[in-house]
Amino acid sequence: MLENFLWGIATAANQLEGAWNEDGKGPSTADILYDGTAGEYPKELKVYPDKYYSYHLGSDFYHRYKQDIQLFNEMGIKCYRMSIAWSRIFPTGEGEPNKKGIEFYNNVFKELKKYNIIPIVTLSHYEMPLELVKKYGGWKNRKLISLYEKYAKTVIDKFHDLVPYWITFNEMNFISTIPFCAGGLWFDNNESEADKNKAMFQGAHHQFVAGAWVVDYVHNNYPELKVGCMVCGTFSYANSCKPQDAWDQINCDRETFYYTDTFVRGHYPKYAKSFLREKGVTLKIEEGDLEQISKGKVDFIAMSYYFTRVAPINPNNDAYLTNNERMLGKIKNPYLKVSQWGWVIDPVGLRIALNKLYDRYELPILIAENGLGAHDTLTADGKIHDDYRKEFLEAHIKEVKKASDIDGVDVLGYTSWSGIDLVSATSAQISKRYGQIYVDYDDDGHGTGNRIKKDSFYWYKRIIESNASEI
Ligand code: BGP
Repeated sequence: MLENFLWGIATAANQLEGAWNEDGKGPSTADILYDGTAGEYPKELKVYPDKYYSYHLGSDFYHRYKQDIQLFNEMGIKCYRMSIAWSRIFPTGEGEPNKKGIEFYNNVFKELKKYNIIPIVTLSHYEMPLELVKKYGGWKNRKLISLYEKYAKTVIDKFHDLVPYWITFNEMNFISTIPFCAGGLWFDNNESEADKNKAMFQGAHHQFVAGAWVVDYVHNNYPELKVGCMVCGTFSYANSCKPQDAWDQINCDRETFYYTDTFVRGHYPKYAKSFLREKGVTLKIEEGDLEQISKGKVDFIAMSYYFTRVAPINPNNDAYLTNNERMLGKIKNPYLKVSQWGWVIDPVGLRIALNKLYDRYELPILIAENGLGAHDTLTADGKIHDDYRKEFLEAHIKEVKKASDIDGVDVLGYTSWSGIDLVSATSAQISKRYGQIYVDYDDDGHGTGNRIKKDSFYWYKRIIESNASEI
């Protein structure tokens, strides 16, 4: 592992901060999801008074960030991947920036600086002003390009001397898996599959243009900073050695490569034509779009890694797949165990993903998320013995070491999801715990919110101190 390897943790504003309507913050897409991104969706774009919304409280980081960052420092992290809530800076997505929102992140970054913790900031992590969905229909509307650029420019100009690494969109490839949270695309299920695909891939096109603008803007104005794209690294295995299965696997991986290919090379891949045609999509590309994309080649690739899949995702072409099935795929891998939430546990798959991306691009890769969502038990003496989490992380970090030390992959860093417990994106439960720091809230928001160091806290601290030399 490199000497200056970026060991850290990763969180997202909408899942951690809470304070959803404080100090001028506007409602975001996340704020109306009472059941998480993979669960039931509300019928209307609003907050229902009789529902409980765990994102509204999050882990209350907004009020406790000083204590939390002090704990992060005690855990020894070198970097902190976090996101800025767009709806805290531009409450409706338009107009003037919210001073209080800027002040909050300024305070957070200054606090991190106090401990020499390097921030890695995602501009849009499954969150955007809800008003932009109501008014424009989210990213399918090209109006979003200029609004996102204005937001990005505002925070980059303000924080360029405090934040050296920026990520444009979280898990951009998931715009076609969970389109509402990744793209603000709201469907009422009267749309045909082709109509949905059109909205999703047109939305992705607008994100490519906007993301490329950010890269270009930063390169021209702050050349010392680095900008990356991010995907969920859900690569797949072929179901067997049948040639057709191998072909299905290539197509399944293209659901991820489509995004990295474009952001890294600065142009759509050749297969984009057939890939989009099969989905019934013809992109509306305006003059200047492709040129803009060509100017926005990223400096690094960020990847989250949780599970692998078996291709194809939908083997029998079922007309309807749940959000979970679309995300995890329908074919089970008989060689792998699953987590309490049914997510396949596959450490070797992480080495494979790193190699696939590095072989293709030879760009530095940040493992921007990796972790185990599990129920934790607080013992009578106030401890959490989470050996399962240590085992999970250790098995994955071992594979990162192999990728780095044996295979020669340029791994920039590893930020474990989530360092501190927060609300799950897919299920909206805080009881799906990922942290090395326990947060005393339950799924209904009861509890003190007190922070408790889990056994994995001390373990991760040792891993960082020793640069993983012990494992
Ligand atoms: C990633 C998201 C995160 C995070 C993580 C774990 O896809 O970028 O926001 O939540 O998955 O997922 P979950 O919280 O649903 O268990």
